[in-house]
Amino acid sequence: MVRNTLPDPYRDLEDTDWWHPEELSSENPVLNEEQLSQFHEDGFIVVSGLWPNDLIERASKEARVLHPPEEVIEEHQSATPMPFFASKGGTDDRGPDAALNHMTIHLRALTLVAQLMNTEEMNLRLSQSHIIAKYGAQIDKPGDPNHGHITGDQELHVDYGNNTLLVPPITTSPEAIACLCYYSDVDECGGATHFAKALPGELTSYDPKRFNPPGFNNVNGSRDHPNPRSKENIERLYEDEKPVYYKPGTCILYGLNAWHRGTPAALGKVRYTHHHVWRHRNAEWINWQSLAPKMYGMQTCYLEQLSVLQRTVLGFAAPGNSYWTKETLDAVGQRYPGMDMTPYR
Ligand SMILES: O=C(O)CCC(=O)C(=O)O
Ligand SMILES: [Fe+2]
Repeated sequence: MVRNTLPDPYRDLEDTDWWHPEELSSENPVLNEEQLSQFHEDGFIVVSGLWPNDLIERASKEARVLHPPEEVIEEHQSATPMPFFASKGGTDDRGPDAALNHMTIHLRALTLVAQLMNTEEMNLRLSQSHIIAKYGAQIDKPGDPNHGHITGDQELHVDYGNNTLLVPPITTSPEAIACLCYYSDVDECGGATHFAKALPGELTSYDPKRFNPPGFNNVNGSRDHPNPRSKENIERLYEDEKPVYYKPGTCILYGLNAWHRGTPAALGKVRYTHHHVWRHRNAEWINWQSLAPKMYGMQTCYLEQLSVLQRTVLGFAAPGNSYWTKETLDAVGQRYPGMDMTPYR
């Protein structure tokens, strides 16, 4: 793909330039062996039919009540975490019945996520349920190089920076699964998320030389150690990324180490999405509601200088936790180059 933040960016795309969803069977919405190994190799899979159509229809309408287009246009982007409509109260309270509140704990979603995590549904815990309404606003600065472009183009990233202070282990039993579900139509609202497949073996065998931290500038490095992100890998990913061809109910299930980015919504349109993360009950350090997203932009020297006790209180796995392996010791040591990792050995 070529980055394009001007109106009508998909004009010249062909069918093969998109990721198309795999349609799940409505009687048995699970993945087959081939789809599961594809997920473990690539880091993501695009599906449709995970939630029943009538639930998606109701949830899509509710998202527009929660974030009316006129308000989103004013603010450019607005977002609400679960529970939805819970604070309205009174006879008019739709909280308990709201489809948006039922998406998150829907059994079909839990079954598929448990399948991807290679565990039982009973081991799942919710970390994130978040609605985002994104508006395609045109930059109006005559003379500026961005004049006429649309806002909302993200850099390629992985989501673990926002979800954990640690690094996801390389395993076929991931400790968390994210899911981005669309409540809009790409042909009307644009803003397809771009995803790039991992290199063969990248997500199934650990190689210390391939470490690629979530941040994309030195702000996320430590004072003494600039971010060791691999330039070649980033260039390769920008070449390989493709947009997701979505309709309401299309969703991308992805690991926290899958490379992707958001792109501008179509000019003058509001795009609605529902973002989830479910984690394994043992992975208590995955917590989108807690400190990880807030500490993401902080210099790594803060955590590097703390004691083991202090870090544990903030959400690090404690010494002796089964999280710590040769691989995670190495990866976390690379995320925090100034940290003494010996207590975790
Ligand atoms: O909204 C999207 O399409 C993707 C957003 C995203 O990747 C993020 O905010 O981390
Ligand atoms: Fe993301």
